Amino acid sequence: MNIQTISTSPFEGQILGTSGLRKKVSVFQQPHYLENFVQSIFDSLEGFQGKTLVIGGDGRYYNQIAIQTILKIAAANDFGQVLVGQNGLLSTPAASVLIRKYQAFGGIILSASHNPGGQDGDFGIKYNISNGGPAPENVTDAIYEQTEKISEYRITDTVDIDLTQLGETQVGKMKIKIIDPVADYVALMEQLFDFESMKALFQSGFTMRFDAMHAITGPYATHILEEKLGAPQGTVMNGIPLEDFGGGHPDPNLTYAHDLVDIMYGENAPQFGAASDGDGDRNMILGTSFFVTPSDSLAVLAANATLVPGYQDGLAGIARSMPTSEAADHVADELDIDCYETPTGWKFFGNLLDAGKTTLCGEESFGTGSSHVREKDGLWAVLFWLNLLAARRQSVETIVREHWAKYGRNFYSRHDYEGVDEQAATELMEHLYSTFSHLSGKQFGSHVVEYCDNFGYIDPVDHSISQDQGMRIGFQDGSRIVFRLSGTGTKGATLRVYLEFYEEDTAKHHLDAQTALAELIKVADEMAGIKKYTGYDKPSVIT
Ligand code: VG1
Ligand code: CO
Repeated sequence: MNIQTISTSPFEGQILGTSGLRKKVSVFQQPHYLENFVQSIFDSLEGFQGKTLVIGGDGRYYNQIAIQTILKIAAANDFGQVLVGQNGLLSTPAASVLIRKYQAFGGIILSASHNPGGQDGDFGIKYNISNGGPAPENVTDAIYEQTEKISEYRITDTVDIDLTQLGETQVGKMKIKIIDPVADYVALMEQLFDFESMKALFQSGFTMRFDAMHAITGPYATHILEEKLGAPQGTVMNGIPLEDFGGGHPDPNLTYAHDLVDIMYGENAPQFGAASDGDGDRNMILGTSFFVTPSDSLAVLAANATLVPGYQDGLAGIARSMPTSEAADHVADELDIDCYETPTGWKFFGNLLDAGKTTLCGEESFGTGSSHVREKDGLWAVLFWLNLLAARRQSVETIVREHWAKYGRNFYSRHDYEGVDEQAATELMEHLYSTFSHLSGKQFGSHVVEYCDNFGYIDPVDHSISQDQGMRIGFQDGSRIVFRLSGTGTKGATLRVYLEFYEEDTAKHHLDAQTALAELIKVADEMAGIKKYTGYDKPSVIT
């Protein structure tokens, strides 16, 4: 079997965003584009020869083709062994489980997560390090530098490898193990959660719907919910992964998971509803006609963690991304544990988890996870809720309302403006920043500005610094507005505006979030000139 060295030249813009490299499929289809990037990953790493690499993806269009190329490049670069999910499939959290369990050197995950798929959709690739988590910024910076100077890549000249059958095969000196993508993940869930009590819950007639959105979680959810826990067939909907996610947008929120939302807000709605995204790391939690914001979900899980076997000894700490609401902070206060505020993106939780400083982590963007892996984990969050519901035997709504009564309610919403002109978005952020020097003490409606900054983070473990992580405005009454530009989009800029208002008075907790936040929404526009710069008169997505 020959190893070929192919001359190439750099592509512009192979820069890793919030979570890996994401581009249109057509961009990845250019000759050498994927090869350059994969070789650049390997060139930026040291000491992997003879070691294990995990590879899998969310099954979107181009997954199959890309995996073949990556296997041939890995073999030519002297990896000892590759673990690959059958048919090239692995959810992001399952890949994290495998890297940790089999002490792999790292992993390559093929996914553009919640971005639409198919021939005209998006494709993506991310590299995870040996702790199972997304590569931190020093690694992603090194990969990017490498992509800018690459001149050749190595690839094994061989026929495509059959990934449909479990078992072992060989490319050159590299062994390829084709493994069940679900089994190791399920084994870990069985250690963390009380499967017996969840089974009993379903036996008592409890009703649930899980929307896999035609994406990767389907096989995982069907196996655990329907086969292991005895939920009736049909509990999992849209459960077969499709290359184009059935033409949908595999983002579990009230806008895109409309199949599920219609059921949960319709007649005879089930008691519990949940959905996950393209690569299985996000989750949305619903009760009967009731939506749980991801920020509240993190807080509720933290407050109830000791009811779940895997967390019965309590939490070391809680970490949340900066734009995530402060609901979890109130729980951390009460539990007298640390609460960390990190920049957006799961990679910032890795060091805190490795150092044992935090147990639960969460992001407002429907991401929740814990020290069991180093990624956010959609199905894990759903099982955590299910375990709580089995232990407390109350409705989702009652559990959340009781939580608000005890801790106060952090009304929360994110307004996204998608496909904005890039220059206009940059100008908006620059304009906003230029006002910061005289904003402090200024009154907007009933809100008085207490502080404003461009959020920067010093990692408490390795002291690395990450600047420019979003514009943060805090008011004296505890309200916050955050502005940042997305790092995962593939077309134009996406402006995200995060709004939060704290209300202690239980009599006001019934209000709808957009109503409670109405004044802050106006203030955000007044401050940043959203309408003026973007030309939009309303957000494209509200979560
Ligand atoms: C978004 C979310 C962020 C999340 C990231 C990856 O990033 O806001 O919280 O970590 O997506 O999630 P951005 O830069 O577009 O705001 V996933 O499920 O797409 O890997
Ligand atoms: Co995702």
